[in-house]
Amino acid sequence: MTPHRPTQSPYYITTPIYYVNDRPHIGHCYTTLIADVAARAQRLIGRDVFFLTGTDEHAEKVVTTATEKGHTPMEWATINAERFKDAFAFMNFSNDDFVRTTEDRHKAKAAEYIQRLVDSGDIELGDYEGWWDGSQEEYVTETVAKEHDHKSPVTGKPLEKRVEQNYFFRLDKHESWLKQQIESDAIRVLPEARKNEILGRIRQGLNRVPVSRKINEGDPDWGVVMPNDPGHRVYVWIEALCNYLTITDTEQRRKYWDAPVHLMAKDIVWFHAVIWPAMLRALGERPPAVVYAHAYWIAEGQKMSKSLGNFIEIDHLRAYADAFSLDAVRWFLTTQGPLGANDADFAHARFIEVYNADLANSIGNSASRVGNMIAKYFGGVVPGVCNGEFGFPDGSSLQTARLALENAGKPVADPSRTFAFEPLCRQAVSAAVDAIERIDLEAANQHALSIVRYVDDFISYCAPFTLAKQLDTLDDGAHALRSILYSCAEALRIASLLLHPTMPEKTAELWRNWNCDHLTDPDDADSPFVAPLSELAAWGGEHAIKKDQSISKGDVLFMRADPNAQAPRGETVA
Ligand code: ME8
Repeated sequence: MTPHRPTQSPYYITTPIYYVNDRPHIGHCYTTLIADVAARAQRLIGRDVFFLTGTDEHAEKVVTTATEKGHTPMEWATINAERFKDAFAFMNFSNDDFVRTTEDRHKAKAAEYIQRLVDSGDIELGDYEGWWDGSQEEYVTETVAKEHDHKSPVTGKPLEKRVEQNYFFRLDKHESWLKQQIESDAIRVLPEARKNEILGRIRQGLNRVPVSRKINEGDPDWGVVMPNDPGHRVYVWIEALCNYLTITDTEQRRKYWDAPVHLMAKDIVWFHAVIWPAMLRALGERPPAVVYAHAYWIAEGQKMSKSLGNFIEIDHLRAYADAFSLDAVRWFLTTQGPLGANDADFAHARFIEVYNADLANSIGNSASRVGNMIAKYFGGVVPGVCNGEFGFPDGSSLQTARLALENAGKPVADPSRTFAFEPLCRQAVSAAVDAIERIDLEAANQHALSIVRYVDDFISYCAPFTLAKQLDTLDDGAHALRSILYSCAEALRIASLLLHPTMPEKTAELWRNWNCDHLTDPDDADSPFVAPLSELAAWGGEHAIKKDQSISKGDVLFMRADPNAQAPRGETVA
């Protein structure tokens, strides 16, 4: 099979790079999962995707924790970077690269960018006095410090008064440009609530921001030294932001810098929506197209914190994956997560409710009902082609199904009802693509689910099992049954394409059972698909379910969960 060549513009999506002072938890997995689902969805649409994640290693707190644990900063950074990589492999993320900021490829380029900003006068030397939040590696403003009783607004730890001679980035020069870019959505700050918040803050006025720190005697050799002044080190935030560009600043990857999409949680939206675009402008680079800042996961109704010890750890997610499958975990996090402005709660009861409603009773149940009926009535072989003959609208088949119900003395729900699968699927695909562009992945999945629910509704309405008992007596009985089951299978194939970005393993399992290998190409490194979604999802098109295609029942994709069973728990090793 010839791999399809993406013709649409490249798509670059990033996650924050995570601190390596500690191991990963659900929050880190969540942002990276959203990026993964968006990346997979864009590959499915046909775009040439680059998806970057990684670790931010030069923070002071990495040095502090490493010392506490009896490691060098590099050893400790490596231990935790590996934990992030393991967690992301377990979550089945499809990132194209993983950056560690201690790598030369990042450090060298970051220093180069800083030098360029010094040369252009965008970075200058000056005095700085401020409140340092050591737990967050950032200065907070006088107003914020006062409001929080001189404690960190995030962790509650005491703030420290620091006076330093620093290098400063002239953020003030970009105030009106930033306002205009964000107001006009040239830089789209999403969700809307975050955009308003950022604009409100910009309107209060922008000051210069410190970008370096004096190196004192005895300081560990950790971080990037100011390229123009060996007595200063680049402030970790400024260096970290550069990762998005350092890793794509190569001949092969330059094309991805067309319209980057940065994902993160609301805690760090200021850096991404204000400081970073201004730095890029000063460097003569394009600003990001989208800065998407979701809200937080909380656990069983409570904010997650170190002091409460209630972080949802990776082992906890692993225990859920063991019990319900990894894709069920991905589904729950993607569809129930804090993608909008409100926090989301990871509660066991809710997990089971969603699992049973969406997966066991909808997707899993439909797939096995259709597979079972094709096995039972047609020996597991698709009984017709989709050339319109077997695809609805086919009023006569529906009429025959109603007749079978009447013959069996069963009620017909609504005798005037019609079903139109082709437009239903076409609209669901088109709405899902729009939702993917907005990174509204919950909506994209709901559009996929709407096809599955339509199939369920259709099966309940026309009761193929009743019809199947009357094939000898009804003239068009066999034709009607073929038509009905073909429509169900083809609709589920289209739904499964839309479900694939969130549930890559379960959809691949369905495609194996249903012999849909004509959809994918295992040899294409860029995309697993042989054609863009618009072609793959065409009802009855080149990639449709084919006549004589064998469909084996396979295992049930999602077994029903017992709501009263104990919640799985992971054993987290400190
Ligand atoms: O801020 N719910 O790293 P970090 C959802 N190194 N997402 C959460 C979360 C929660 N409860 N907790 C954390 C840093 N996250 C810097 C970033 S980027 C140039 C430098 C996720 O390890 C979310 O994406 O503190 C948040 O923005 C990120 O982890 C913070 O990760």
